[in-house]
Amino acid sequence: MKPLSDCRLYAFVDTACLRGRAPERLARELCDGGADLIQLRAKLSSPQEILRMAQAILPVTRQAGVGLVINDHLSIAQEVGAEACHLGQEDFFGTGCEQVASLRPVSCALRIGLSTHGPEQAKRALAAGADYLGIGPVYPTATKPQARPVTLEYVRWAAVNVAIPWFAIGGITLDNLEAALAAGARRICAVSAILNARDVAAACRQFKDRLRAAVS
Ligand code: TZP
Ligand code: MG
Repeated sequence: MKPLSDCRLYAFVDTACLRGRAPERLARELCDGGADLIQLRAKLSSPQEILRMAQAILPVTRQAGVGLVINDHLSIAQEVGAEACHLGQEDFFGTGCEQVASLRPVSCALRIGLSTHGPEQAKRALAAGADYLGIGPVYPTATKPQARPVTLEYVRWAAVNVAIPWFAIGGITLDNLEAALAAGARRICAVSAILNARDVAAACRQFKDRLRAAVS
């Protein structure tokens, strides 16, 4: 995969949005559309099911040079040889972890991203050695209905204060992308705006083109 700093569009295979589509088919469409990273997010699946889905997706992402990120399950990420694992505050700090390095064996290249919901959490995640940060949810979103939106104020804070790659996430659509870019975001995650689009690859391409234009 390309370096995280070069990754702009972070897309998802979220099992809540499959609507009968095979995970690996969605992964292919996301890759075709230019996603730089793909997270497998399967909140209601068993570890065994997640492992099987990850094994089906990995050849697709590998061939495309796209990084596969496993949500929540570090051991699955390691077992399948995914490029990264994404952990929430509760998965990481909530289980007593303080340093990302303590989670991976020496010489293991697995990257670890952490969700953050405000400046104090971002500072703590940076001190923990996270490889990238999630900054959100920016807007209310049905994909994570319980989460309180952090608003663009936190995006503006991240733009000034976070020196590692960070991705604005939560309720980002092609209609409000401009506002996130204006607040300083140069990398974004989008789940429903892409997976619920009529043409998944085309939706990715539209996000990617506008992200590219914002950095050039
Ligand atoms: N973490 C913060 S918001 C969110 C996650 C996983 C959901 C983002 O989904 P969507 O559909 O792009 O709002
Ligand atoms: Mg989690």
